[in-house]
Amino acid sequence: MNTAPVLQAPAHWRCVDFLSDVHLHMDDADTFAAWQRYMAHTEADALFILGDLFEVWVGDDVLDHPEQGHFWQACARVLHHTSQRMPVYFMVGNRDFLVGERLLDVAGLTGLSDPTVLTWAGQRWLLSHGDALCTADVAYQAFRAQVRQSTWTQTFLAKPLDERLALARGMRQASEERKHTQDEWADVDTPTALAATLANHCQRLIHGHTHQPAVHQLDALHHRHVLSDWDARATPPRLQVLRAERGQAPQPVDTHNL
Ligand SMILES: [Mn+2]
Repeated sequence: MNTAPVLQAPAHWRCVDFLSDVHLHMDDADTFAAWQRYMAHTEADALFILGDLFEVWVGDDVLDHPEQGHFWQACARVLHHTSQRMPVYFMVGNRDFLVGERLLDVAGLTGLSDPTVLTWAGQRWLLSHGDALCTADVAYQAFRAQVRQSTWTQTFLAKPLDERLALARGMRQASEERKHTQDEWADVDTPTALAATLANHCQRLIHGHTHQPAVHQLDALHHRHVLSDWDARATPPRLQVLRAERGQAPQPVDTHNL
């Protein structure tokens, strides 16, 4: 893996939140409401969104969609409120990689490359969505390489909005069916994750995507922190961020206790 761009944290940051895989969708008002409440109340100095904030994003013009636009605009307003209080960094995931400049602008977000190195209080942390690290899923990696090419995205974004929404529904259905027929899911590949962490001189890797929140040892000195997905309707509800206090290891925090 090539070396990642570096984001230098300002000296005054004391507390930073990380979240991913909220999978915001208009059919899940409960998760939206819980996320909105968290976003209005967090007292972190910065927020890092590490991919798949949205269940699907087929282009920034969904903000104008006659039936769905109001929901995506509500999401943008929540982001905007928070980004007026603190910097909000936004990395795309595999479901919302088509988020573009328009959403970043209206929501006041700073886009991040995947991966990015955060340097803060003398530490270096590698931030990623995580899908690129699941190297055992060869078919997915080939798909990913194809759809991240600018020729593919330009062709896709040139299609009518309703056609793109229908294509996205079909792709989600196919992926759900694959989940039921496949016994094992590709997880993040440990040697790949360790190599990326070492190549960027980081102590910790923080990622989402796999929905298996944990902290793993990559080796004696390096750790991999996995973010939880969000689901307000699960029992118990999953509404978790990873919170780091200056100079300390990040810890999971249930946002309904905040
Ligand atoms: Mn993902």
